[in-house]
Amino acid sequence: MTRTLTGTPKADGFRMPAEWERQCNCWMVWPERPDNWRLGAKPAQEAFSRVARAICDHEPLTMVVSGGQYLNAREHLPAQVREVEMSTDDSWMRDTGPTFVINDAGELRGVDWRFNAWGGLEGGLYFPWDHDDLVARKVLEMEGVPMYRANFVLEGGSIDVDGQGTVLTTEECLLNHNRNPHLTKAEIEHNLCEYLGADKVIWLPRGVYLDETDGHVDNFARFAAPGVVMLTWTDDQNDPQWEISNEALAVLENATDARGRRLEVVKLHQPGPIHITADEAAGVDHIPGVQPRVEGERLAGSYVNSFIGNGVVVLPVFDDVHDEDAILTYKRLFPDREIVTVPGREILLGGGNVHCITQQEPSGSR
Ligand code: KQY
Repeated sequence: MTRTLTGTPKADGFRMPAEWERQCNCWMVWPERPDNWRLGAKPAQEAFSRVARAICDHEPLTMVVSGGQYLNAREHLPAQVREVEMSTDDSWMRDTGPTFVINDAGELRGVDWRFNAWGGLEGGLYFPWDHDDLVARKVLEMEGVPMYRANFVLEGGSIDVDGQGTVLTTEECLLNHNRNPHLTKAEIEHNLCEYLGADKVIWLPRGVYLDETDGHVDNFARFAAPGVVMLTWTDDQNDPQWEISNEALAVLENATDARGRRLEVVKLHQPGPIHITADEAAGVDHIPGVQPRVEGERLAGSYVNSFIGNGVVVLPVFDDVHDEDAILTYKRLFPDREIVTVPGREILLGGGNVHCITQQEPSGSR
């Protein structure tokens, strides 16, 4: 059993590193549930394999897989990918996995947040979620990393950090009554700072239009470097995203980070808008209690939802007129990393993208 710590990372001198800091492993979960992934998850499995292949050329990767899918996943994945068997409810390692924290001596610890499937019985996306709530703990036990169990509902995709004391999040998600209704905004902010080892929270009002996570920030606005934030954008004033992105821009342009720097905002024009086709909707099983997939429904497509790894950024693209600009922007923001594009549509059909299905483990000692 891994050591369970009392106290908080901040009190113990730990902080969540930025994603661009050195990593020793990336974690993913193999998709399979047919009520979220169309056609028995076969197209999603190919899409997840593309992401895994792009990452494991640059750093170790562990794929969590159910017993039933173990051999099938092995067929799809390169030999250097480590497979571990674990029960899960779905495949969103960003949200169910631990948040790793490090101290100045390079020691590694992890935070196990409470998970309620993006809102529990009030707008959550599936029931039950008990296997998913154990994923972070199991990962930390496997890695021999001491654990803080936070009595606080949070998904990893609802926060982003610069590793230097600043947290980005959205009110739409973290102030939603379906996450931590007993806490005030000030108490939530305090918890974020304590468990992420941070000093300042920048609150954006909302996330991407119709994002089923209640506006996860990792699909909308993320640090690309200290003082630099990528923001999902649209030039179309008639698109509901326009007002959302503009209100976030106003917050970011008037904010300073934990070190007192003003922020440079880099706009990434959204793809699409992208909508579910009749064929795509028909391929998903309909089960009561699970978010249905309906023809014509708009999806929360975004280029911000990428994975930053050692020497690489894995960027979802959508066969869209804005793909090329997104690639060029990433090349400018990450000149020392290879920008590897992967098809993003199948992952988007499940409700997220590359960042949502990955979780970095920073390099550090146990
Ligand atoms: O972080 C995410 N984007 C997860 C979305 C969950 C979707 C479940 N259908």
